Amino acid sequence: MSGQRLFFAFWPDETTRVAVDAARQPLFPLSGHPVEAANLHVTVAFLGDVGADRLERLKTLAGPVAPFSITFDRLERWRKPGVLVATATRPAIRAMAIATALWQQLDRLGFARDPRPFVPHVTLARKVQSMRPELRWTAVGWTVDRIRLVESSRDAAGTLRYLPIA
Ligand code: 3AM
Repeated sequence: MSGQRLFFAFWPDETTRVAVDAARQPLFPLSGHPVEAANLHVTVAFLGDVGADRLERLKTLAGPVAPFSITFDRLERWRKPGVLVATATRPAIRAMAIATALWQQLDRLGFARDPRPFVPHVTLARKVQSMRPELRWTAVGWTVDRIRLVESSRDAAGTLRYLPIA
């Protein structure tokens, strides 16, 4: 495929990234692979491989939103994808509204929506087989003030890299 692998996300500022990374340190060692700190994010809409001809239009859907905050106060292991995630107990109404509005635009551009409901989460580790029940998580606040379009690629060593491009 000649296109780029893209998704829309809430991308952390440096303070938030450091806070999430610090909050997960007591969870390790885990039977899984920690997501690289530089890759921590909240996926809003996964697009998959996208042709270059769509890029400029997609970039226009990224940008500022009226700021709000999500408190990621819960730790969960999602069995099927095998991921350890931080989620929010309080319904993230604004995040849901943003995702819905974004998908309305994406639908018009012909992108197929993931049928699973949008659950705002930060993936902390992948390929997690089990989670010690005593694990504790310290809540982390995440201020959202923009939506970013992010490219997912692998570097020469095969390491996954996420790069915000708009
Ligand atoms: O932010 P998380 O980790 O939940 O799992 C991938 C990651 O989500 C997800 O998109 C995010 C950035 O890569 N993803 C990858 N392939 C996917 C697919 N085919 C997918 N989400 C839905 N469908």
